[in-house]
Amino acid sequence: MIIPTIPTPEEVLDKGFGRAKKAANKVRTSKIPHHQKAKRIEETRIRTACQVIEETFKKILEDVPRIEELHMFYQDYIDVTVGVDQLKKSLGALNWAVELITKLEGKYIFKMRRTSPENASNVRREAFGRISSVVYRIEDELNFLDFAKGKLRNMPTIDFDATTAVIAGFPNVGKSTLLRQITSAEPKVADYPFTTQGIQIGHFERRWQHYQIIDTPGLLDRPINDMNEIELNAMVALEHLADVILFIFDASETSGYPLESQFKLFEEIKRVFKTPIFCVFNKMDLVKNVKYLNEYINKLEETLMVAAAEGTGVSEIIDKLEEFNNEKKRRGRTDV
Ligand SMILES: Nc1nc2c(ncn2[C@@H]2O[C@H](COP(=O)(O)OP(=O)(O)OP(=O)(O)O)[C@@H](O)[C@H]2O)c(=O)[nH]1
Ligand SMILES: [Mg+2]
Repeated sequence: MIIPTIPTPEEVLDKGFGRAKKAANKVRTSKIPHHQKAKRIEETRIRTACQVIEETFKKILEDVPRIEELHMFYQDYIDVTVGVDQLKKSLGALNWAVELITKLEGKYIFKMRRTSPENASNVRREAFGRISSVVYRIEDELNFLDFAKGKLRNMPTIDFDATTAVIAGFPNVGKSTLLRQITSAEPKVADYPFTTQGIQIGHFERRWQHYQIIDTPGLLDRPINDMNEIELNAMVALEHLADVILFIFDASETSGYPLESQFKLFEEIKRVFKTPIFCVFNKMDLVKNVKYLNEYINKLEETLMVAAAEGTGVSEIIDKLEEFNNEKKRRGRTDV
């Protein structure tokens, strides 16, 4: 959860004014000179209302993590989903309201002390009117925060310590089958903007190292020219996560995409992502024309051959990921 529960202006004011009334009822007036009583009660109402409302907004501001301190993936995710600027602007408005209400608190308590007991309730009414208008001034921002809360509720939980592979390839080539074969449990499904089926994340562990495999149905499975700006941004967010891309070819072409178009998509992904790519040829069990297939395989430096449905070749992918991870660590050590 990124954003806590967001109240409406009415709820904020009801809480503030309601608590103010209760606090006023508790004011012990026995020792106060008679002519001061009304003023003391109304002062308590103003102070309590202001403080309760300030605290409500401050709590929200404290509970929302600082966006610029989040991992780049989440920053991009928030930007794609609700817009980082708009989110910051709304939080800024809450801050503005806190500052203004603090000022009003001081101003009206000062005014209360200098007014006559007969006028005390008028001063308090005026204060409440000003407080209400400040809270209503940020109604749009509160609405936006509530909308953002809903949108960000099911944000994917990413393990940033894991070595992460993101799966790409045309529809029906066996991406989900492979994800299930490589990772032990059923992959977790979380929201991801502009893929109706969400993002699927599977985990496995090898020699105390965590690995994370991510499938993004409907995103990395078609030509990049067909994508709108938001989908492109969703891809950029993925780039922050991926240590490596597993590009899955359907070697048998039974999914309906000729190897030529699959190769084009591969080249595009390679161009857009500055990430190492492993080429995985799937459905090898259905391949009839090996010579034809070799034309494509020969264009690539290194390939892995699998039949995901049967689990053949899957352990080689895992070995390759482990090797990649060891290499990454070695490089990490020499870089230090
Ligand atoms: N014969 C054979 N069939 C496979 C293999 N791998 C996957 N399939 C089948 O291919 C079909 C598509 O597999 P999925 O894993 O759903 O493919 P996908 O790439 O996730 O598809 P989308 O999510 O629609 O993009 C399913 O019917 C699988 O059983 C394989 O190695 N051999
Ligand atoms: Mg799938």
